[in-house]
Amino acid sequence: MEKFITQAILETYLKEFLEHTEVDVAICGAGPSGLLCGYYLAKNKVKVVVFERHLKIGGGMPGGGIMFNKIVFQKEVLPILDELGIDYNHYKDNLYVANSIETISALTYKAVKQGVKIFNLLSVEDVVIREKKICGVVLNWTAVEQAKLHVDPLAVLAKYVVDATGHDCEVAKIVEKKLGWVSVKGEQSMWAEVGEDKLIENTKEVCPGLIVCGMAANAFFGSPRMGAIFGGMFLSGKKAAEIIIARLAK
Ligand code: 48H
Repeated sequence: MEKFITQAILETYLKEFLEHTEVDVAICGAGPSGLLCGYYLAKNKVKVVVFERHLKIGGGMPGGGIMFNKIVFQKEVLPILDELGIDYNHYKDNLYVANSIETISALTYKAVKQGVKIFNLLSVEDVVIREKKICGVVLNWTAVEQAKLHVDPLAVLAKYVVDATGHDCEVAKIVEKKLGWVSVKGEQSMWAEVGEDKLIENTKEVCPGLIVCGMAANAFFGSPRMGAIFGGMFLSGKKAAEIIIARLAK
């Protein structure tokens, strides 16, 4: 039996990975913005894969605010929460509160069922380029990254790459450092209303083939952080998907 357990895992994992060595969209990071982006892309029949550095999925959601596992949303986002089956309570004014664990579970479940393929424990360490376009990601095991081993990476080709790596805006920083195609300003200190508004405006294609979304978008354009409110992250992920769907339709 043991050898069949081994074979089952290796064969099914490798089959899935092989089927995703060339995709429409590669999303870097499985936080709220990356997962939302993946969900709406897959819902529109786009072939999408998410690569997540960590063992867990959800980015900054599980910790809520300073480890109190609640997150806050604005009224505009309630239709998305309803679509995903996430419960919430009205707190005051425009603000609603949800359990972060339920939010991650429902979002991940819906994304996966919609067809998003998520590979955890893989870090994006570089991009693939052709002429002046980003057209894929370069990957290595997180364990290799953490152990600082000299092990060469593998690459996955994609028509579009989404930087949903959060505060560190890692993919755009790689493009800035290695290619000089973009300039990353770095996020500003907290101002929730402005940060949330700017997040949507900042969600865009920043050089051919690379879209920034979520906290990475505010870090890219030098806009403020907003604390443990997640409406902007959800709307940013959705907007990134809409941008890509429009581009792919051309
Ligand atoms: C693979 C990577 C890599 C890499 C990072 O931080 P996240 O939750 O990002 P967002 O933008 O979807 O959500 C931001 C939100 O969680 C947050 O931090 C808020 C609202 N902060 C406000 C404030 O004021 O502090 O998720 C990013 C994910 C993480 O899971 C990382 O592990 C992953 O991306 N990641 N995955 N390759 N190179 N870099």
